[in-house]
Amino acid sequence: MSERTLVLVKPDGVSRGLVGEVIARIERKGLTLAALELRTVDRATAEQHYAEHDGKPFFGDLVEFITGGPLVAMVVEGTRAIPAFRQLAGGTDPVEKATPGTIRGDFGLEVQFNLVHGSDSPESAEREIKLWFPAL
Ligand code: IDP
Repeated sequence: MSERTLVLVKPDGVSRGLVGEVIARIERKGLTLAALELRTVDRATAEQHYAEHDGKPFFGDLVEFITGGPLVAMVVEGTRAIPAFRQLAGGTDPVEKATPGTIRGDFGLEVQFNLVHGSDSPESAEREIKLWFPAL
């Protein structure tokens, strides 16, 4: 069954020139792009996107980081797209959790600067796609 997920190439991924690399991996996996846009987000959008982390010690830094430069937002579609992209991304900590062969495992070093975001459940995907691409 086809589903959709919200993927971000975060500002660190854009500044490091990894947008093409991330898109290539998504496409090689067999997933397709339903929407894609380069944009710089305001604080309100970033805070809504990461609302579940509000109150955690890293929340302020995370919002600063996400709003600090252009990012690429995408809606990615395909069979089991939500877990499939999470598999491509690798675990949150690029060294302790993400394994080589994943985006974070291959290119990341720090937890905050872990290059990509992917929705973690159908409920998150629906909420995040509405937030980032309300017209879809
Ligand atoms: P996920 O992106 O793998 O779903 P979440 O736990 O939802 O991970 O965390 C959201 C984002 O917040 C992470 O991708 C990372 O950028 C940042 N983050 C998570 N935990 C920490 C931390 O302990 N320190 C700094 N940043 C963190």
